[in-house]
Amino acid sequence: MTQDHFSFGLWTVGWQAVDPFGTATRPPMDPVHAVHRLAELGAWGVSFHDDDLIPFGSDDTARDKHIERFRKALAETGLVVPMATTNLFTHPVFKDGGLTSNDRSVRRFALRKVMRNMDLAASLGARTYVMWGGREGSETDAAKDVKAALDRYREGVDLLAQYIVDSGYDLRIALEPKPNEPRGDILLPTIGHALGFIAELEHRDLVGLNPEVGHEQMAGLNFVHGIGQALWSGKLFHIDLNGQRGPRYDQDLIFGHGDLLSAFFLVDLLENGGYDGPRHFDYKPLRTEDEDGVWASAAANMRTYRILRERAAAFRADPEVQEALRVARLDELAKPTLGDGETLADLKQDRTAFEEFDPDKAAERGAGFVVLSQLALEHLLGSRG
Ligand code: GLT
Ligand code: MN
Ligand code: MN
Repeated sequence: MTQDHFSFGLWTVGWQAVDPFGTATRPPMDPVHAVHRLAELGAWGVSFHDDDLIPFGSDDTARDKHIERFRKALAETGLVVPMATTNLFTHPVFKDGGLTSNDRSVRRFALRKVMRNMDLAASLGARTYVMWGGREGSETDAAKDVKAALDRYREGVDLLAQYIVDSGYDLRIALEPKPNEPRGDILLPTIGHALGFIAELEHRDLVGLNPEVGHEQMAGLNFVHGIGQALWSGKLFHIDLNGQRGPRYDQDLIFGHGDLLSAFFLVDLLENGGYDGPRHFDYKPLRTEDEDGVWASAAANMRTYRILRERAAAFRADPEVQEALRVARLDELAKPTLGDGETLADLKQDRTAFEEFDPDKAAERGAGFVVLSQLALEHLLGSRG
């Protein structure tokens, strides 16, 4: 049996639960300990920000030591590093962003910080480099010339992609959209904005997406549709799985502990839609929990994914579902609207398409979507075997 490609950020299980109103409820977690516990729980990979592994400001000797201990833990456990990323948001120097800060010296510092961690990411075998621009944005429209900021964003991402090419690294960049928090408004707020941005890049082939469930749902958007479009564009490089209850602050709940029906259809899409990348959980263990609760929540993410995968497979295999899919004309949607070799001139000649077509009659037909959607819900609930 091939192992599930479940991965976790060091910052997830290691979150000390500092929030805007309260201090930490859990002690710091040694990354080496996190690697061992994740491996015991059956995870496959671990991801990190530079600063999760090497505290900001460490000198070179200390840095090497942190990296060495981490490498040793990976070797001992067999955990892999599929993805790495840069912290361009915690230190106050990034209060107005990294790659799009109005302060040019901050932008130059940010580039160097990313390049240094790309070297480490490549040396640890990572294939994806995530860029979440949490501080790229503004609270007041007076403070940001969005066109200029996007010029700088494009310059930054293209330069970093060029660095990957020049260094011969087997890395691709995955941009992570988010509408707001910590900035009032963040640049590249949704999957759609990010896809539009990527199309403007010189290195557009090396750049894709790392969408997060909760981030699209914070904007009131349908995550399954967003992932569908990312897959359709060949841009689903990575994914952040978690839970969110509608438009409010970024909850980072356990996967499935938000919009469960959407999670079901998401797993169905990931399993059947041609995505073969990591199933990466980017969640925060509840602030109320001690370390036992942290590991219970890490296990819960993986267990929920597996259960949903089983339910989705049963849904697809059910003959009644297959019939309902036919009735709902899903097979017809997959057929091109014009016939093979048919031209617009041929369409114009086809009297059945227009002159003899009875729109009123066609409008009378029910779509059959209710039956289908109830079948999905019953499979999700496990009430159909
Ligand atoms: C941060 C953010 C996440 C991003 C991470 C990558 S860090 O916790 O909330 O959504 O994926 O920088
Ligand atoms: Mn994320
Ligand atoms: Mn989030």
